[in-house]
Order: sequence, then structure tokens, then C-alpha cells
Amino acid sequence: MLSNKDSNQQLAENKVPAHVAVIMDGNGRWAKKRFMPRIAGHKAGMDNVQTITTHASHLGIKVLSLYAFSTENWKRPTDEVDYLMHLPGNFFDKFMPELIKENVKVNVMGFLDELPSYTLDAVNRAQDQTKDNTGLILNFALNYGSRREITAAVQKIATQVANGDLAPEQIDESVIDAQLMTGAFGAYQDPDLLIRTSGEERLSNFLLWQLAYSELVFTDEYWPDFTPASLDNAIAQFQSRHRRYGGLTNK
Ligand code: V07
Repeated sequence: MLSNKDSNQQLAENKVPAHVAVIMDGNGRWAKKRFMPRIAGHKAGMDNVQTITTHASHLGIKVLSLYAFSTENWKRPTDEVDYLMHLPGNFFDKFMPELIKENVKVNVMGFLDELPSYTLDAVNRAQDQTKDNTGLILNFALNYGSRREITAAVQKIATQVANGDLAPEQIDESVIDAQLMTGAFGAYQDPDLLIRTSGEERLSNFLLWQLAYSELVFTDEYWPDFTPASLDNAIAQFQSRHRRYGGLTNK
């Protein structure tokens, strides 16, 4: 039998990570394995976003950040880029009723002014129609790159200094946090857990500042094969790492 103290400790240490970030890799390889075109993998990947979002919402995750399109992805074949740029609209048409029912709030971060107008329209509609929802924040990174995000933040801070609105000594981590695209998430801006699917073990310019203290979990599954049970498994790894240091670091 667990003593009251032990069971409380277990509860505290079995906390679900508040912010989970995912690099959804392996959609093209998933399709190739099935002798299907890469875009079929992207479609399966998009459908899986909805499955995993619903599960994350039920687990009590507060923010789910998904790397949908990087600033480097424009280099892909034009037909593939064109298909990807239609996914926000497809996602919206297919899943918006479910997202609203789940009380999910959509947020999109990235250099959005460079997106085609039809993509930006879909993004704005998704954000608009869910803006009053109070549940999980589903945060898509779209035309996002972390070094460019940090560069833009430095430019904004330098402008404040040049205008005399900020002294250099006043620049601390919180000033930088606030200028990043995750600034609006407040206490949840840094992911507790990063998951990357499909076997690659790199950050690929995703949330470099925000991932400074995150637990990293890599899985060999392709993103379309990543199931709610896979998410449970990643969270169990996160929790076991926290438990290991529980008594020593009070973390
Ligand atoms: C994309 C599906 C997931 C696997 C990885 C790449 C392909 C959902 C969106 C999306 C973005 C913004 C929004 C609503 C939905 C998306 C792109 C690619 C470019 F407001 N999935 N998904 N956008 N993939």
C-alpha cells in the first residue's frame, strides 16, 4: 500500500505535460511504403492531426504545437507545395465542427504574410471561429523557422532600444520570451515534451529557444502511424524521466 504522502507524490509526478510539441515527420515515407504518391501521405498525416488533437484534448494537454510547414519546405516540388498549401483549408472544411465540439482553440504561428491568400484565408477562418474556445490550444507552425523567429524578435527589441523605450540592461529572458511567436501562451510557452516521429533525431529549426529544457522523445513510427497509444507511450517516457530525478531535484 502506498502511504498518503507517496501517493500524493506519485500524482504530482504523474502530471501530464502542459505543452507538447510534435515534429510530424515520415508522411512521404509512409506513402512510399504503400506505393502511393507523397501527397497521399500528407493527407493521411492531416487526418491524424485530428485524431491526436482529440486525444491530447482528452488527456488535459493545454498546448499542442505541430510543425506543419517550415520556411525551408518551399524548396520541395511545386506540386507538393501546392498540395500542402491547400491542407489548412481541407482541414478546416473536414474538422472544424469536431474542433468546436472539443472546445479547441486554433492558433497559427509563422511568417503568415508569405502564404498564398487562400491559405491565409483558411488560417484566419480557423482562428476566428475558435477564438472564444477555452480548451486545448492547437498551435500550428506554418512557414515557421526558429532562427528567423529569434532574428525578428531581436529586431523588435533593437527598435525599442533605438526609440528609447527600452534600456539594454532591461533586456532579460522574459523580454525575449514575449517577442517570440509563443509569447501569448504565457506560462505554457515552452514545450515540456517534444516528440519527433519517423526516426530522425534533430530539431530542424523548430522552437530552438523554447525547447531549452524540454524532454525529447523520438519514435520510429511514421506520423500517419502515430496513434493515441503512441502519445500515451511518449507521455509515459516523459513521466518516467521526471520520476527518476523526483527525489533529488524536486522537479
Ligand atoms: C499539414 C499534415 C500533417 C503532417 C505534416 C505535413 C502535412 C494540418 C494543417 C493545418 C494548418 C493550419 C491550419 C489548419 C490546419 C496543415 C500544412 C500541412 C501546411 F489553420 N495539417 N497540415 N498544414 N500536414
